[in-house]
Amino acid sequence: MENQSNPNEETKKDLTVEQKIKRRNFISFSTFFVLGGAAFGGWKWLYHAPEETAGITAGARKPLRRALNKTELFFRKFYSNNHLVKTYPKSMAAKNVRVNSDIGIDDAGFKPENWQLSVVKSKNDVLKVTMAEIKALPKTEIVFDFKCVEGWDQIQHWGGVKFADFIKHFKLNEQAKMPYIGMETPNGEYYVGLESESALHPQTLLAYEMNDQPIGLEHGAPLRLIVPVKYGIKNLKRIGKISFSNDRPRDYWAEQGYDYYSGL
Ligand SMILES: Nc1nc2c(c(=O)[nH]1)N[C@H]1C(S)=C(S)[C@@H](COP(=O)(O)O)O[C@H]1N2
Ligand SMILES: [Mo]
Repeated sequence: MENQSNPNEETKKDLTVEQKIKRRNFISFSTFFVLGGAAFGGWKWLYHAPEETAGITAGARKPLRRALNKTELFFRKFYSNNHLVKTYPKSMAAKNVRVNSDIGIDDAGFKPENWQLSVVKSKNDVLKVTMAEIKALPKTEIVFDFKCVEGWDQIQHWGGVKFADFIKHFKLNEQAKMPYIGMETPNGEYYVGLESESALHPQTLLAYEMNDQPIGLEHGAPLRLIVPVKYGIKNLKRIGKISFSNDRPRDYWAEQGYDYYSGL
């Protein structure tokens, strides 16, 4: 036994102290990422797993839910709002941008030139904003991978005003401290609810351009939401009204059973 040399031990001995430290750091870092990845994967699976509604495990559902909500809060911080979504060069943006659905934007009589955005500041105080006022604000562009829950994605190029800049300019900071923001089409037929932190994320835009051109009616003219930290369902086309609240605003697809958070 004593004479048998372990080939691994041999190579380790040949390393300098500095190399050994580097090696150890590399191993602990890799372990951290592998375990972290597994934990996140497990969380995603659990989060999307169907709920138990009957049978012997039904009673265990509540405490599990409570634990998941804590976990959700943790991952929200680390995986959605504190990271930037990957961006691409303009040359990679799709020229034929997919049109997905038109709930709330199919009324024939809609005139984009008469449109105004309503911002509900408080019960009896509604701010009206014109397209000219929005276009006068600094323009931000983004090229990112737009993802629909139905399973398609496409690299798209959008331009508009950062929602955070819009809030600052119109002095809506107090309102935006509320945890939720609701947005809906002018006819109220499609509506989304967002955590304010997702709306205020540095890549969230009130968009009026696509591929350097004014966006078409089918993509939500004159103004639509681009919120890259969320799936397509939250990217409201043709915004008519914005409001702020302490409770989750109504959300079209959440009412149909989709995940309310719908984060990426
Ligand atoms: N008003 C409105 N906004 C909407 C929708 C809709 O049906 N109506 N569909 C959503 C969904 S599911 C997706 S994937 C995107 C599609 O945007 P696009 O048609 O510009 O690709 O818009 C979102 N915003
Ligand atoms: Mo979608």
